[in-house]
Amino acid sequence: MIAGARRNHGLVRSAVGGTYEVELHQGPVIEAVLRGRLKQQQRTGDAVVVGDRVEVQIHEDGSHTIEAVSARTSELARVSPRAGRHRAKVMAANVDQVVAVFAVAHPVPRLRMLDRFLVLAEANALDAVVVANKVDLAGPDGFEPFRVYERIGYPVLFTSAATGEGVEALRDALRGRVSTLAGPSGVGKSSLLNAIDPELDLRTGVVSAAVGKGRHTTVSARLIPLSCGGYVADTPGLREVGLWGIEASDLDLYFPEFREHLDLCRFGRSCTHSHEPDCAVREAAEAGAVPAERFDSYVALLAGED
Ligand SMILES: Nc1nc2c(ncn2[C@@H]2O[C@H](COP(=O)(O)OP(=O)(O)OP(=O)(O)O)[C@@H](O)[C@H]2O)c(=O)[nH]1
Ligand SMILES: [Mg+2]
Ligand SMILES: [Zn+2]
Repeated sequence: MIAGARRNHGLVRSAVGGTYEVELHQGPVIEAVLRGRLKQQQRTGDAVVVGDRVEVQIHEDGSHTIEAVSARTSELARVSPRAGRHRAKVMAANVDQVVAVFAVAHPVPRLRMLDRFLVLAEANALDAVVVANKVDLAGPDGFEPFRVYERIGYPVLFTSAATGEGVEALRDALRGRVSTLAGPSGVGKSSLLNAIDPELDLRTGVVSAAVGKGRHTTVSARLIPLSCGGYVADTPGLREVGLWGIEASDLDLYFPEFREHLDLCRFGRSCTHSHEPDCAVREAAEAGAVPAERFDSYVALLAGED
């Protein structure tokens, strides 16, 4: 072999305290640090993040350095807890889709939170999949709240980690893609991942400790490889954080079922659809063309309510 270094491409699987776990192309997972210009740029924390495709230099002493980062196809961002509301912090790169997991029962689905996740997906131009888990516990009306999402065009998977129902469909939805799982505690996210991929052996049923709302905890993500191909991004903080720097005036754009009505409001794009006369979106909600629940959710999010 020629003296000096070799190069390879890789995928950043985790980033903690300046050390990066990189899965080398057709190779092992190694630890690397940043070099040169990248190190300077990393002050903001955004130069290299989980999900980045990077070029790695393999040194003779066995160490590795990240030398370059490929252009991202997408960024999952949130408002930086440090920098206040004006800077978005990139949590993960090249994520394909947001998989929003809720339970039909135990706990009762919090659809306002689901709407938040869907807004996040729309704002980041990511695909979204809705999972309604614990169908084995569903009462006669348990499926109903989720039908709204089917109606407005989101794929909805009805699953049970307990019986295995719908698990195959979920595996198909995750296969070969980088997905972010989002959802409240106890809905069965870990149980579903274990059902899809028993080798993961994730802990379940442990009620997550409420870690002081992430004030001093570093917000870092991790990519978990799935044996069916693809990765699940485990992004702490996704549950609690608000609407990542989304302008109130853009919020309506992220409700896809509003779109065809937006140009028809009397005040056009300056209509906030909350109090204005001749608002086409509100009229659509009253007429049932837009689901009333979603309209209410929009108004609540606009007002900054949880
Ligand atoms: N009946 C029923 N119980 C389920 C199902 N999926 C998960 N559970 C149970 O629900 C509880 C919570 O499941 P977890 O997989 O730990 O939930 P989680 O979403 O990962 O929760 P956090 O890690 O706290 O965010 C456990 O007791 C599971 O056994 C299901 O489909 N049906
Ligand atoms: Mg879990
Ligand atoms: Zn309007």
